[in-house]
Amino acid sequence: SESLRDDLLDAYPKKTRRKREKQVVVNHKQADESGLVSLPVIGANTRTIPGVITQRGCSYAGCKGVILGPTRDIVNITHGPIGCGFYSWLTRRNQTLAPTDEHDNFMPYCFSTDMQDENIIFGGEKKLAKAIEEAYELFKPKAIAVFSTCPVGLIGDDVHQVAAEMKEKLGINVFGFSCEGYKGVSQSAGHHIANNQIFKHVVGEDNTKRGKWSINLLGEYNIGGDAFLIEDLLQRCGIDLVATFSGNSTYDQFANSHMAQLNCVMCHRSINYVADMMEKKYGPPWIKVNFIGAKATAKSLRKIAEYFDDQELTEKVEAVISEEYPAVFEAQEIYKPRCEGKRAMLFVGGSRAHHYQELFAELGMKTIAAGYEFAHRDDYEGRDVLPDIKVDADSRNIEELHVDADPDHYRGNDRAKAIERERAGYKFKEYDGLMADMPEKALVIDDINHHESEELIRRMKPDLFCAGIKEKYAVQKMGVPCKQLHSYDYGGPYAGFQGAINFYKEIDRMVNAKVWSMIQPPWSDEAKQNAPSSSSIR
Ligand code: CFM
Ligand code: HCA
Repeated sequence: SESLRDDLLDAYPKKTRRKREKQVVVNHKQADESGLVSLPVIGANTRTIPGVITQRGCSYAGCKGVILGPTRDIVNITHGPIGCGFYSWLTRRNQTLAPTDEHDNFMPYCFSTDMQDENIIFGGEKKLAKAIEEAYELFKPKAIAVFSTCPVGLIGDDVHQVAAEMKEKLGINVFGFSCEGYKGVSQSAGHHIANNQIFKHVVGEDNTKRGKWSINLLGEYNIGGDAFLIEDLLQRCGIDLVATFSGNSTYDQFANSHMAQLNCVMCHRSINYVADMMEKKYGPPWIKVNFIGAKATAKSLRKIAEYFDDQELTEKVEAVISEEYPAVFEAQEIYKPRCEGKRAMLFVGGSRAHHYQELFAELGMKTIAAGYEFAHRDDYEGRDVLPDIKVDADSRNIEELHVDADPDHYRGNDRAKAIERERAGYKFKEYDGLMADMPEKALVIDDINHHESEELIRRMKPDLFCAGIKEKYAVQKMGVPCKQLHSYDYGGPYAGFQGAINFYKEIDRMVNAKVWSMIQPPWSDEAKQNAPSSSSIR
């Protein structure tokens, strides 16, 4: 892998190479005398080099598309040119299910101020105010959110001022997001901007008490229906799910979420700081969970039960796991022998490149290279590196909320319980990151680009490459199947036990399809020889 790494980097000019060197890392784990294993340092959360074809998206996508997109009853208005709104309109396959047709569900709509040249020159605030008013007249929503796109910041429209005026005028919650696409180095900045505003403007509005085993699920976005399967498992265990941030969620769930006793963080990258803020302000502790993979799902359910430390809950959780597992074993018996030993590469987002390694391992498949588009060092190296992460100017640009204990609503009993559980050996806030789980010498690449992916595929010919829509067809033209781990390629759900079975079937179908061995890229010698002559085409 060292020489492969050199080959990837050798194509670059000196300055570019110097930057990419930090982000292309061989997973060489070193143990000291006491057996403590240290991981290599990786460069992450820094600017993409202009000119390379990155997988990344923008802050607006992270804020509007990722975090707020899955909430069904907030009218989300994109203040900007129509393309931004259109692109973030359900392309992520975030699903929702309102209890009845009477309940609000604005997700099938795309709201935009459709900015024109005239608004860029003379300002768009009036048009925005009118759009908010029109949306209110038509839909009478509980809340309206306004999302800024790049031109809004460039011309200086004050979305927060307009939102405040409209809140006053309409008597509903109206709040804005300064999530201009360029606000950060990636989607990750947009997550932070979104979560800060939800925390400031919504969380804490409703102090209704919750049931005895109440949790929030943070960082699960119901892509392809994943959250539906998780909700079903939790419900069967008798766990009271107060809010999911933000798959299949509603405004009222966020408003009441601080009353949950435990926060369970699924996608660490997009939301871990919300768990910290809730703990500081209201008291509930947090744990990392993962519902991708049957084993991980069972482990996560058990970890939740272990926190509450109640025999009744433990029995319920064990009963659900026993109900689900026979079908999982049956499927593994069929699909594992067919997939065993195949090699996968995973380059996606900020958490799935890690979580999905669980599912591949259950199929006996190896992850030979992986990386995130925009995760931070802690998502690679584990949370222990948090104190060592340098805060650069780009990160400083993103607001860090200062949070204190709420004088009226901080729950000392949740805190006391957490302390008691910790004394009994229970671990909170624990996340070791992607590298710890990857094989020795595997390549770990942050913010991979087109050149590097192409070179990796050429050299290593994986059996499967996992990425997104921009990568999919370029990869497949090289004769390697590409599974979209963002949208699931119209498939899913893949979470929980049922989801794992769906995934096994799908991956078997992809890695064992004969068609891939028949594809010759048009530039290969074999393809040139077999090419039909121009006369035969006619
Ligand atoms: Fe978290 Fe996500 Fe992901 Fe993400 Fe995303 Fe996504 Fe993703 Mo696409 S919140 S980091 S910003 S798990 S949209 S649901 S699939 S890149 S790995
Ligand atoms: C985003 C959303 C995205 C894009 C996926 C892709 C998603 O980052 O704006 O590149 O295929 O999951 O829909 O990550």
